[in-house]
Amino acid sequence: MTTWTSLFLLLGLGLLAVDAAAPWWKTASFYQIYPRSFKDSDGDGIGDLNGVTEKLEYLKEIGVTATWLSPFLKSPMADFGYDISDFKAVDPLFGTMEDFENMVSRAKELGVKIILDFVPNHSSDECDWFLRSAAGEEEYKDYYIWHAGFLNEDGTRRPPTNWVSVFRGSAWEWHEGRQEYYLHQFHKKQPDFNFRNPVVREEMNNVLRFWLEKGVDGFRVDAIYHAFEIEADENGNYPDEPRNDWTNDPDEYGYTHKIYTVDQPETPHLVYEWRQILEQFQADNGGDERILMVETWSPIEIVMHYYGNETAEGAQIPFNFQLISNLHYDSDAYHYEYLINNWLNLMPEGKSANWVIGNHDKNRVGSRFGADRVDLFNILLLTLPGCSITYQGEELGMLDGYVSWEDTVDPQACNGYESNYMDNSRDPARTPMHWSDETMAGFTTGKSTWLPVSTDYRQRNVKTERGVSLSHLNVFKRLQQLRQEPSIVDGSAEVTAVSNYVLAVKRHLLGDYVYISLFNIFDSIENVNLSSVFGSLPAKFQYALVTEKSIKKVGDQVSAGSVTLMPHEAIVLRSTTTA
Ligand SMILES: *[C@@H]1O[C@H](CO)[C@@H](O)[C@H](O)[C@H]1NC(C)=O
Ligand SMILES: *[C@@H]1O[C@H](CO)[C@@H](O)[C@H](O)[C@H]1NC(C)=O
Ligand SMILES: CC(=O)N[C@H]1CO[C@H](CO)[C@@H](O)[C@@H]1O
Ligand SMILES: [Ca+2]
Ligand SMILES: [Ca+2]
Repeated sequence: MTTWTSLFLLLGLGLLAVDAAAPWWKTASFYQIYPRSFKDSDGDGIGDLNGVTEKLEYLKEIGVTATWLSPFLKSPMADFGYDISDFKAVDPLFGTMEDFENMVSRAKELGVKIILDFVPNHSSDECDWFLRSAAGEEEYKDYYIWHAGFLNEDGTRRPPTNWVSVFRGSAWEWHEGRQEYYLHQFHKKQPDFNFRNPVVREEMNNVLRFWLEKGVDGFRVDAIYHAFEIEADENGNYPDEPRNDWTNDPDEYGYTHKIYTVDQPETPHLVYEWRQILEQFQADNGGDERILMVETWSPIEIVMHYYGNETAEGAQIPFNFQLISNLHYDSDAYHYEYLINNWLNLMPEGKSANWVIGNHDKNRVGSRFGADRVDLFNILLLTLPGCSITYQGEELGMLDGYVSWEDTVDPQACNGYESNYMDNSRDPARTPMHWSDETMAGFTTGKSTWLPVSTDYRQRNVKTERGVSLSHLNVFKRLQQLRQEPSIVDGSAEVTAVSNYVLAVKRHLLGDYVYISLFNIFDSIENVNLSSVFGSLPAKFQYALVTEKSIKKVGDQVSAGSVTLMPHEAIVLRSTTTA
């Protein structure tokens, strides 16, 4: 029998799902772990890898396919691990390489994929490469971006350009040893790599290969849009960026218009190069597809380039920050509709969408949009087509923790002033995970924690929420069950605002049930006629998912002509018949 004949036979017998070959990540549910705050295994008040291993079963419990972990590599921690001094070593704060290997093997047993955070934009200034570069060693001389700067008429020195660091101040730091400036788009302890140097690129490729060998399933690439700066001119000089007129403070990041320091045309090609490393590794070693998740806060048209071009594959998942960046408390349903459809429409043919609403750099969803919209956002993320990406604790509806100025550790806040530190601090979204209603929320057995445990942990924690039938946690778990339904895995998606107040998402795979998620964004009671919103709907639906706001129960029937929603209520309906 030829392969084709047997394939048709299998199809005929209904043994082969149509998309049996769909890669695992296409509709995966991702979960971001911030290791410092997830679980502390040794009582020092800082989360660690053994803590993650201990809680991998929890990820299984809540239906997570894969987790990406914020950095735990060797670092002086000037920026909490985003300043890496050894790309191939675990920082002792988080454990050992053996702990990492245990975590990966336990994750494999459970079927949870592990994605490593890869921070390519810079290293620590304590990285061996930087030390050698600063010493002018021939091989490492051009690993970083160096320039002598200029002399003013009065003999003082000034940096090569007016570029500003994200963390305030000039992006150039004078190095006494080398007698040159080096570029740092972030902290001065985070010198930028010179990605125009092929040797640097190969070093980075080797970092990827190293971790692939260790069994990771892919990489989340940090802030890729800062990878390249404009190329130096024939004299080795760089141009100033044009001024923005809304600030006169040359130390403020917004002082210049970023045309030479972010989103240079070469950057997506770096990602294409990495994708080839992953493909090659898979070809050589087998196993499931390894993936790239790419973080870039660029305009949407530029983000789309990271999916690939006509000839080269790029990242499977360029993070979709449309919702996180553009939605605010007062956004109406048309705004949601626009942002969602805009991504779906601009996405290249055959690619998969992804949805993000929270992460370690943003305030908690419940603090940005209101505690009673937590379920609404979880339902939205998990019933839209493609991947969902959930930040730890959002499944519990955790809110921002209060962190006093004295307790604040985020450099982005500490580099500023006490008067407005809360506007810049990312600490409130990073307070320890709430595991139980016991002391320290079950996060640590120690007496103190690196950031304070939020005071509301007795209401919002894993243990308590397990026991409450319509808790955020149980709504989240129910959503994961619904994500197994063919219409939600593979079905078409129609996203439409019914009014200013109500958003509707219809998912349907021909021959299967129709699913409709409804979101009442504001605080009025709303009635919706689904038949006037979507063409040719079945007449009868039943509640497939309700929340604590609902006056209906799962399984209750409702006519498509009249569905009532309570303030801020979100629900999922399923047709009573297939269509
Ligand atoms: C796509 O990217 C590859 C790899 O960087 C490049 O060689 C090729 O020229 C690009 N193709 C198009 C059509 O831009
Ligand atoms: C809902 O809309 C449909 C189509 O416009 C209409 O036929 C039906 O009468 C409406 N139902 C109610 C209860 O208003
Ligand atoms: C582009 C980028 O730099 N991404 C990360 C690298 O730099 C800063 C500082 O480490 C991080 O905060 C970014 O997320
Ligand atoms: Ca610890
Ligand atoms: Ca750079």
